[in-house]
Amino acid sequence: MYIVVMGPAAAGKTSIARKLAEYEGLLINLDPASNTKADIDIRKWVSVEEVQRKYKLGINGALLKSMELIASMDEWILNDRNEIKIVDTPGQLEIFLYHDYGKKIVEKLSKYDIVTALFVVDASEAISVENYLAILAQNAIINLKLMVPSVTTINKVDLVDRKKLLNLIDREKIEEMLSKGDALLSLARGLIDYVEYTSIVQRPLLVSAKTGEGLYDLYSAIHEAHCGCGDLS
Ligand SMILES: Nc1nc2c(ncn2[C@@H]2O[C@H](COP(=O)(O)OP(=O)(O)OP(=O)(O)O)[C@@H](O)[C@H]2O)c(=O)[nH]1
Ligand SMILES: [Mg+2]
Repeated sequence: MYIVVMGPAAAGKTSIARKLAEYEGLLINLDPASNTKADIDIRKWVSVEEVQRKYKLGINGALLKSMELIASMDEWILNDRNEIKIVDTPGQLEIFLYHDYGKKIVEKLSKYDIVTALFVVDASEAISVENYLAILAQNAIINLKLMVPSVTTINKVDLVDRKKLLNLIDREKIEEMLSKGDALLSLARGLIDYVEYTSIVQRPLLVSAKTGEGLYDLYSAIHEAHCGCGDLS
């Protein structure tokens, strides 16, 4: 299985990818700007500094160009079905939200093995109702684009009020909170229904890459993702 770790900048993707790989798996660094130690490092072939120089681009343009190059090459792919391969990706979420590079990478990997997407968000960003719903919406878009099962995880739970977070991931509690709100209520309800209708089949899992909390459950959820909803492709 390939586990493709994605999510906003600094959510803890690399920290989680590293922890998962320590537990079971090989780490593939697909972030051309990251010097992280990995079993396969994309920077052997593509580094963002070199792309910036060669194509005369700014940092964000160079990152997108790098992902375009990465999506069109096979050198970094580990083709061993017996291994769990954890793929760490850059924090520029537009690679998956707006461009097709993320989709192409996932399609490429799907030719070799099953793929599960792991969407990582920062607990301190997810703690308000509006932010939580916005995160679910982003996740739903990515799911629709990638067409592979996905697991959402809220990382850095060591930094936030756990009760608030538990209320957010509880459908009944969030409905109750929304019912005290205003005109946004029906929009928010529609969004929750939409998210449940699309491929987010499980509640987000609460983890901390720092303390290790929830990581075992996360691994189990990733393994169950394919059995639970089937391959959506
Ligand atoms: N308190 C706390 N800090 C964390 C946790 N996970 C990651 N961090 C910290 O958050 C920062 C960002 O972590 P990374 O793993 O580099 O995040 P990332 O999503 O890979 O970041 P980019 O690749 O730059 O988008 C680092 O300082 C980590 O030590 C966590 O569970 N709790
Ligand atoms: Mg990273």
